[in-house]
This record gives sequence, structure tokens and C-alpha cells, in this order.
Amino acid sequence: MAKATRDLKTLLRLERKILWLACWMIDQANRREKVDGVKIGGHQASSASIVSLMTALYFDVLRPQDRVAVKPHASPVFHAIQYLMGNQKLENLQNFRGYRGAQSYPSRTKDVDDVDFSTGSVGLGVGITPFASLVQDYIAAKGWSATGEKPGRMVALAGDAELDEGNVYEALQECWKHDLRNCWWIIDYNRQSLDGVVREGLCHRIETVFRAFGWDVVTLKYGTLQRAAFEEPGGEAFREWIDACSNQLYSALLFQGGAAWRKRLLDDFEDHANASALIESRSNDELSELMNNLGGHCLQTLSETFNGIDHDRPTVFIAYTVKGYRTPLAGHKDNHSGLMTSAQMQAFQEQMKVRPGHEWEPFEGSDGSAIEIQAFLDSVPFFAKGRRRYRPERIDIPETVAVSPAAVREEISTQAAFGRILDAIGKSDSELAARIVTTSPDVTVSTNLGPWVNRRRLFAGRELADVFRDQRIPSAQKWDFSPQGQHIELGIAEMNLFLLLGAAGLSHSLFGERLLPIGTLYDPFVSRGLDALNYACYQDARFIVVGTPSGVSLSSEGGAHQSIAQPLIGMSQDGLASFEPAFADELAIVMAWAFDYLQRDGEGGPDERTWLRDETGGSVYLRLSTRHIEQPGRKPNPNFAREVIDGATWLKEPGPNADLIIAYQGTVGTEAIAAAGMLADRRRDIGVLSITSADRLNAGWQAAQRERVRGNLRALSHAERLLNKLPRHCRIVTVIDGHPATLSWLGGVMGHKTVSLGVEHFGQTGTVGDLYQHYEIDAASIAGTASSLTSGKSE
Ligand SMILES: Cc1ncc(C[n+]2csc(CCOP(=O)(O)OP(=O)(O)O)c2C)c(N)n1
Ligand SMILES: [Mg+2]
Repeated sequence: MAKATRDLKTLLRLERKILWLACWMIDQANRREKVDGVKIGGHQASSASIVSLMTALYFDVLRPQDRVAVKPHASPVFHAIQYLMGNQKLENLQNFRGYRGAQSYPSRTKDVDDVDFSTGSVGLGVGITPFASLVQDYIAAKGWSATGEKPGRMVALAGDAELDEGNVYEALQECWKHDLRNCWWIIDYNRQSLDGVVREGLCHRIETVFRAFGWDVVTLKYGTLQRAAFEEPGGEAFREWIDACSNQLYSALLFQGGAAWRKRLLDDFEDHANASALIESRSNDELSELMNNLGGHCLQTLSETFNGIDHDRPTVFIAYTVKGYRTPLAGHKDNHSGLMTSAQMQAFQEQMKVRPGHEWEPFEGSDGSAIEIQAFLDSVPFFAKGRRRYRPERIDIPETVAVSPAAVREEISTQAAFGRILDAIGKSDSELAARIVTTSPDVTVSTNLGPWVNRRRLFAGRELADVFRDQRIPSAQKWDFSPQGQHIELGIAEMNLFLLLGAAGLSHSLFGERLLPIGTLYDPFVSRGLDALNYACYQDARFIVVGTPSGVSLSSEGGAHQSIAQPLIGMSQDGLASFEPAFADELAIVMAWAFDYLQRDGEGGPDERTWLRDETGGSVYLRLSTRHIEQPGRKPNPNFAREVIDGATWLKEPGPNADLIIAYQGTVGTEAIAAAGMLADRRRDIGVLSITSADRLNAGWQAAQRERVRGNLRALSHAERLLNKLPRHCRIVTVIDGHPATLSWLGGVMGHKTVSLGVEHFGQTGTVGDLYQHYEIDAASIAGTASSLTSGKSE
């Protein structure tokens, strides 16, 4: 039974105000002087299309625990709503799309007005909502509930063209497996995208797909005016005409308006007296109003429908809308980036009853009393609790996490060491162990999460026994599912992995319960989920992602699986600190640090030792290897742990007259060390630099340079401190199982001539020895390069 709308009249007034403010905001942004000649842009038609939906939702339907991903181009609508609620400043609206103004697309991190999920890359805002719902279920299953609230609905307001993005369907399939609940996708079905009008009949495809995955489908096609007209004599024919009308024609007629509607409808109803009378009985304006009265613009239909949903099944709403609704842009196929002209804007302003000079006033042009509208706003449930961001306590990291899981001279890979470190945590009853949630896209076992999962089990809303175990069939994996489980097993889609890491990595802020999410995948397939990774980082989600195996060191696992670009991705991805340790002791130190780094949210400036912005925290990427290598004995170094985190430590400190150092990152360290050994009799002072994080080493160097430019001449980065004692004639050879550019910048730090070895081509299968030789990153190649450099042959 549908619940009544709180106050339809006031909702209609607000709808008008929001439409006006959104269009005005975009108009004004585009009237600012274009200092650089680049367009400012903004989407009046996309905004107009969704104003009614957002009015109904924000002012009548949503509750504080609900979370919303707003389609990117509805940003002005969102900001206008927050402005009316006093949560967004006028100056930010006046500076829409400007420096530090309201953002072009809603942003959790850059906007001030309580954005739940950032959007911008179409499809990803839609895709994250079911994963957020899954995270909400996970937290509830553990009996945690910082907020004490009922589960919220995770809502995506999607443009219809967003459904072209594959990640949307990947999310649908995945979340079906996890018994998705409390998720609404509301499609702004204006049948237009950026370039044009969408294919006929798309809604039927959409419906079929959603039903196949167990979703309820609610179609909001007609508004109350249209439904009333269907009841009139001739109404049935009128309805059939609407249903048969092509998207292109409907759009074109919407653009042309009442007279065009009349002509076309009367032509088509030539032999139908009742239907003709239905049209004749309306003025052009009334006819236009009737044809615009689609379900997605009828506040009464919207409110009743949304408020009438009394279950938690996932539901998709196909809301028919008009792109450019109530503006002169309505329906035109080129309206995506279209802006109203000055003359159109003026006419629109008159129509909205907004007096010149009063354009930004919240209640200008409303026919109701400002006091009444304000009283309504003050009682809107969604905003009743103010800003909905949480900051739970941090979780302590036991010191034992940083202890190496391997013995000196033991042969072990970083991937196996990772498995051991997690297993040791899993064995404990620490808070850290309870808050870790792991996930993997079908590579749980092959990335060494198996021991952890055996201890901590798989997560599911319901208990599900491991049949193989019940049948006493031997297997190393104990795969039973329960609400207490701490591993979320995903299908192969890497986009889903990063969307889940994004959602789980925001759990502290969205739901008030801190999770420490760890996702593992094969390193090359980071590229498969790259936009979702970038999206998670953009929202400041906090997680650890482990790429393993990596590089050509994966040997016979196949040339197609070799990753080359990933170290550069790790370096360049904002919000992600990347490490590629060679040895188990370094990895343990990095992981202990990472669990803490994930939880930081300071706002201070950079650390004066490293010039890294460590106080703000971030996510962490670990690039690991399956190659088992002998663990080194270390000379005592009280700063070892600190240097590993800062990005590099001397494995062998160079002597005062060194004419060569070999710097490596990752498992090829064995080759660097062996090469140094080969050269040792000829070059006594040779140094070996173990780089654990080219990313942090580089970032600190960049920041220190900037600091010196600002006048702080004492600023010195870790990279500079490491290299500034080397004689000027010293040469650097760098080596990595990845793109050589990752380390080639080291030569620029103090001006030492540098040759960088690495992998630029891929695809050849073989043993590690074969491949290192093939790509010239083996010990002999490194030594050969070094000899040619320092004997002057290459100069
Ligand atoms: C991943 C990605 N590709 C391309 C774009 C550029 N783009 C922005 S909006 C849009 C079309 C959107 O159409 P629709 O979702 O139907 O939204 P509408 O404006 O019609 O409401 C495109 C292609 C983008 N933002 N993200
Ligand atoms: Mg569209």
C-alpha cells in the first residue's frame, strides 16, 4: 500500500527551485571569463532530466542511513539541494566548476556537502552501490553497528547510458551470488546519451537482464496526468500511440512542443474520433504538459512508488524522463552539452518567476511562504542527522606483525611470506585479525590467501558447509561459508574486486565500522580493474591490494601474465603507496606499516624527514613475486625498518670511492647482488641499493625539491640522503622486473649517469633463468652493463 507523499505542493515548489538553481549555476559558470580559452561546460539537460527524481528522493523518500551515488552530470542538482538545506555555500555554487568551487561531478573528497559516493566515470557509481550493500551486510553479520541504525538502502541514480558499461553487469552477476539486499538502481531513462538517442526497446532488455538476476523491476512510465487521460474515451488508443512511438520521434516532438504534438497526434488519430477529441480538448500548453508527464517527472507517482517499497529485495526503477525537461533544450538529440542561450535563459528566468538580481535566493519565485517551505526543509528526514560521516577509533597493530616470517637463508617468495604473515595474524585473537576482510577474484588459493581463509573462513549471509570436507575428500582448502567468515570470494571480474575494495575501504566513514580490506589478484590484471582502482583511490577508500605473481619472474605461468607497467601504475596512482619488497623481512615491516597507514586521516603537512604526506594516510599496493629466493642475513642497522618504509636501504653500503652502485627493486635483487659479487674484485667500493618503494622514494624527492623552491633550503629527501655521498663520477645501474623507467629517475637526483635495465617487451614463456637472460636483467647482463659504463666504453 503506497504511503502518502509528505507535502506534494511543497515538493513541486522545491522541484522548480532546484531546476532553476541547477540551470542558473551552469549558466553563470559559463559566463565567467574563460581565462584559458577552454570551455567550462556543465549539463543543463542532464540535470533537468533528474530534478524530479532527486526532489522526490531527497525530500520525501531517503533516510539518513541511505547512501546515494548520483549520476555525474546531476552534480548541479545535488549541490542545489544541499544549498537549499544549508549544507553548501553560495560562493561554491557561484564558483561551480571553478578552482575549489562545487565540483563538476559530485566528489566525496573535494566537495563539502556530504557526497556519499563520488561519480564521474560512468558506471562506477552505479557499480559500487551493491558492494556497499554487501559491506553493510558483512558488518551486520559480525554484530557490529556503530550507528545503531537499520540497514540503509544503497541507491544509484543512473543515466540510462551508464548501462552500456560492462562493469554494471559484472556487478549484477556478482552481487546475485551474495544475496544482494537493500540496493536500488534508479535509471533516469531519458533515452538519450551523449551523442544521441538510444536504441528502441532497450527497456525490455534491461528488464529481462535484471529479472534474470533476481531483481524487482519497477517501470515508471506514465505520470498521473497521462494515467488519467488513459481513462478518458480514446485513452486506450492514446496509450497505444505513446507505447508505439519511437524514442527519436518522442524526443523530437518534446523539443518542438505543443503545436507539433497536436499536428502529429491528430494526423495519426485521423480515424479515431475519441482519441482526436482527447487531443482537441487540450490547449497546446496542456498537450505539451501531458506529453511531458512521464513517470520520472511525476512527483506523486515517484513518491508513492518509492515509499511503497516495503521489502529489501534489490530493485531497479526504470523512470521515463525527458532530457532537458521544462527547458528549451528538452528532447533535442544534441542537448547533452547544450547550454541555454542568453535569450533562452532570460525567458526561462521569467517562466520561473525569478527577479533579476535575486537569482541565488533560495525561495525566490516560489508561490508558497518562505516560512512554510523552511519549516518543511527543517523536517526532511534524510537531513535530520546532519553530515553522515563517521570516524571510528583506530585498530591497534601488534608489533609482532612486523616480525619476519622467514629465517635467514631460507628460500621463500614474497607471496608465500605474505601468506605466512596473514596466517600468523589469523591465528591470533587480536582486534586487527577481526577487522581484516580479504577478497580475491577467483585467485584466493593461487595468491596464497588459502591459510588465512582456512582459519577465518568464507563470508556468506547463511551457513554453507564444505561438501568436500563433509565427504572426507582430502583438500588443503576448508571452504565453508558463514556469517562470521572473513573472506569474500569473488568471481573473476577485477572491476568487482576494486569496487568491493572501494566500498569496504570506505566502511569506517560510511558505516562507522572500520575494516582493513585486503584484495589479491594477479599483477597484470590490475590493468583490468584500473579505472575502478582509480575510482576507489579518488574516494579515499582505504585498502591493501596485492598484485602477485608479477613481472617475468612468474616464469612458466605464461607470457600473457607478465606485468610490465604495474610499477609505474603504482607510482603514478594518487592515494596509493606502492611497495615491491624483495625479501620477507621487508614485507613484514611494510605490512605492519600499511595496516596503520590505512587508518590515518591527519591533515598536517609533509613529514620533514621524508617530505611524504604520511599523516593523511592512504591505500597500499604490494607487488609480490612467486619466485623463491634465499633470504639475506643483515648487518645490524637500527634504521632498517624506517628505511624500508621510506623506500630504500643499502643492502651493501658503497665505499667512499664507489664508481658504481646497483639499485634494484623487487625479486631481481638476487641478480643485482650476484652482479655486484661478479664485479667485486675489480670494484671494491660498489654499493647495492635495495629499493622497496620507488613510489615513496620518488614522491619524497619531488616534494623536497618543491620545498626548496619555496625557500626551505634544508629540505632533503631520503633519496638525496642516500645518493649525495656518492662521488660525482659514480655510475648507477638500476634493475627491476618491470618497466625500466620506474627507477631511471634516480640519475636525476644527484646527477649521476644512470643506465636502467628492466622489461619493455613481454610475452615469452620460459624459466626464470631463460627470461632474465632474454630480457637482460640477469646477473651477467647487469655486470656487463656496469662494466661497459664504468670502463668508459659507452662514453
Ligand atoms: C567512463 C566514461 N566514459 C565516457 C564519459 C563521457 N560521458 C559523460 S556522460 C556520457 C553519456 C551519459 O548519458 P546518460 O548516462 O544517459 O546520462 P544523461 O546525461 O542522458 O542523463 C558520456 C559518454 C564518462 N563520463 N565516463
Ligand atoms: Mg540518458
